[in-house]
Amino acid sequence: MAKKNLIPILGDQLSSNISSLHGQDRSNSVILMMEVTEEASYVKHHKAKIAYIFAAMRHHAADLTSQGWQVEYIKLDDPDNSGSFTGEIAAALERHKIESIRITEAGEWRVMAMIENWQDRFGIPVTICPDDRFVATHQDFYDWAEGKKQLRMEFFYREMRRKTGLLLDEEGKPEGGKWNYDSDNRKPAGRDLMMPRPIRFRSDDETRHVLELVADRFSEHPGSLNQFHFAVTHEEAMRQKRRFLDEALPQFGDYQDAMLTDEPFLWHAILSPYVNSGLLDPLELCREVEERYYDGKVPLNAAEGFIRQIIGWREYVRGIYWREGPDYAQRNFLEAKRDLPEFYYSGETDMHCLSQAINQTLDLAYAHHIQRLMITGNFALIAGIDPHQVHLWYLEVYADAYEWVELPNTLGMSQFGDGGIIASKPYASSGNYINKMSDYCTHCRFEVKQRTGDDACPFNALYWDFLARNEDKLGKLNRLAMPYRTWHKMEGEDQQELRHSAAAFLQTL
Ligand code: FAD
Ligand code: DLZ
Repeated sequence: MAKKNLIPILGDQLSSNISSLHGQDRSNSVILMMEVTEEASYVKHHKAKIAYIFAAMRHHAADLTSQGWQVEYIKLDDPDNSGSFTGEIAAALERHKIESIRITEAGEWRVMAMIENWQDRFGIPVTICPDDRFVATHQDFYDWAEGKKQLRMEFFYREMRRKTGLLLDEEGKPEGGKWNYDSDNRKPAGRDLMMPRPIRFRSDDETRHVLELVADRFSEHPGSLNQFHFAVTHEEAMRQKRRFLDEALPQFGDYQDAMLTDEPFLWHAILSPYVNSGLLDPLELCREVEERYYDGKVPLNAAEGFIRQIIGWREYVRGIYWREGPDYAQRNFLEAKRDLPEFYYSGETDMHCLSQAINQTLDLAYAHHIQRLMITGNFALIAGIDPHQVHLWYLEVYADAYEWVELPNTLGMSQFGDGGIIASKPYASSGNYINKMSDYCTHCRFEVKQRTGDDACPFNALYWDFLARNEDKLGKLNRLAMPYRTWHKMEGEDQQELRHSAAAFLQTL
């Protein structure tokens, strides 16, 4: 038996040109793909997230086979499934004469630690290839961050624009004269606007088997499979991409921050699960968006707004994740200790905005950015929930959640757990912001204009209580100077009433 090279491909490495395959000889390689309990259960991932990943993995394995690769695919219910990546590598080494292992680096510390152990454990060379699906290498980010007091996304984003040439004119200047059109991305949406709908894909036999398997094996995990809608092949993900480019992108910029009752998708892309697992290529997507702008099909605020999310925020949070190290997940700058309320899993709350964002999440494994940041995230922040518990919830419930992208967004941006590495101030707000950007408050049993009392919107008293509670840590932030001034101008009695109201509400959680 000739000796072979083993190439494990993980569930978020579903790109046909993944770096571990570059230059490899098909006749001399065995690709190994594994559904394992350890990955599906290290947190209780939403059922639809597991189903999406398994279904996409199975379809990708079929694609690779049709391209001439020898693929071994281990299903979760295979009788000898060992339950872990390392166990499956050991089993593959017994089945084949393997002389080396080659794998693209994993997207998180936990799995990288496993992989780094394989060479010693199995006594054969293990090559770890950089993941070249990102614009910035790890070194690019470290070099950019080196010596800087503040690591603001905006400046990193400009570097990424320069590196890719996206939306730059012939002189290398930003199209339209400005780097960032964020201030043109904040319109509230009205019900009268025609909204595009993402495609709901019909499941084939393979996906139906996966749905049955997940329903059977992961019944204790959060979320529902009833509205499973994901694309699970490259072709389907491309169709969803085209739908977004044609129908939603033109207004993506305007309504990026808007929220509407029973409208989970608005003009968002709904592409993050595909970009993060490898079914879509992020840079190719940005180039298509840019092309739509040059063809006069979409305005600059839409094209720039979208490209900023991908080559700006997405690349930036990855850089922060790897730079800050594995202990980032334990940071808790504000020393918040309260347990995550049960309603994050049941969806049962009278606060309409939270009920909307959470129930939609449990149904679809999706919520858009402003729901994540300013509804579920904002509430957890001002209620003083332990950021680690908040992080685990986000990692579980969203189909696009992998630690490298989820953790900095949740713990850093949303919970201020890193003390301001990502956000220059906490994303905390009272009900006023929610009322401005959505129609949620008009459907709510609580009164957004009321600050205290049984009928008052709980976000109001919680917001002031949050500022008062954390004044020693936040009082010196320039960007909070105005709310602190307002707080200090209040009569002592008003302050006390707000704090009592917040305390009474927190007792009910
Ligand atoms: P759109 O709003 O249409 O944006 C377009 C694309 O830009 C997305 O598909 C995504 O690839 C990218 N993008 C936008 N914002 C971000 C961002 N802040 N970080 C990274 N990429 C971004 N995104 C994830 O992909 N995985 C996560 O686990 C995740 N967790 C989050 C947790 C919190 C608390 C917050 C506030 C945000 C989180 N985000 C996460 C970012 C963002 O909410 C999602 O990328 C977005 O909602 C995905 O939906 P969409 O494809 O419709 O995005
Ligand atoms: C998220 C996930 C799940 C639920 N299950 C698997 C799996 O069974 N097999 C697999 O290869 N990947 C899975 N994934 C994605 C991995 O967690 C992801 O590849 C790592 O987090 C990368 O570090």
